[in-house]
Amino acid sequence: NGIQILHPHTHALLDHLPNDCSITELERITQSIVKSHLETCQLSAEDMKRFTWVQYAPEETRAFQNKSAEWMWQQCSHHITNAIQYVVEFAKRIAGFMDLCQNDQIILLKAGCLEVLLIRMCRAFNVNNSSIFFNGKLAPAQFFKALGCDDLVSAVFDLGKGLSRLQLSDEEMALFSAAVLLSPDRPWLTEGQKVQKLQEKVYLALQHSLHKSGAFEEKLDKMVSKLPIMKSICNLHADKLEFFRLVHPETAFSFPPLYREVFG
Ligand code: MHQ
Repeated sequence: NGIQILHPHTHALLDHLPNDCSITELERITQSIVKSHLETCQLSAEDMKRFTWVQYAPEETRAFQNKSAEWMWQQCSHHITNAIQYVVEFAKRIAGFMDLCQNDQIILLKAGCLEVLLIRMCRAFNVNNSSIFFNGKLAPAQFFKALGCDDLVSAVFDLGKGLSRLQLSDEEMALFSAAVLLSPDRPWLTEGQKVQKLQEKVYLALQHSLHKSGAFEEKLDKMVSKLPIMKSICNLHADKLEFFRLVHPETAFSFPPLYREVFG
């Protein structure tokens, strides 16, 4: 089919192509996923320019560092929950996602929403001073010290650096996020085949988009190489939450219901 002629270096992920994927269909898929991404990405390009990326003053950072672990966990779980709501909205707008059975929709969202959040993070990440847009200003890694999760936070920041280096466009971020959400290897899926077909199309669309923009062939490989890092961050977050729950059960019980549902 036409795709293979256009893209001779077919990625290993795309070995078996669905044969109903014309260029026009890939471009239609791309357009709709980019639209969904832009409508649900929380921080628009405009916003980010307007915020002018003010950093927390050292005394503000110190004030946050001196908060209790409970308070800081509450803040972070609140922000993460808010961001997850946007990811859920993004998923619902991906063509085909709502046609999956509800069981599978929930499995895909639970397993993928933090990974999508981590991809989206590079929009909120400032490489120059290695800080992240948090609660209105740019925060360095030490800002989150009160959480007592230095290893988790530095893993998140390292990933932020790595992803920023890739200089992903919104189109690439959107398609990569959709592909990650539509991972057919999540445990307990009932319609894995259906999910796999959807994911193949999205990866094809991503590959097509990379070609069209003249990106290097390895860009897709570099993006895919971040997946194990994202997975290990998810596992680390789960471990930290489990430990926090043991030490502060009442605080953990007061986390937002969506946060508890996704990570509980
Ligand atoms: C999104 C917006 C967004 C929202 C929240 C919970 C814990 C123990 C550690 C941001 C994580 C601490 C998160 C809040 C910290 C690394 C978390 C707390 C993109 C992602 C982003 C910016 C999250 C990034 C990671 C943050 C800062 O659209």
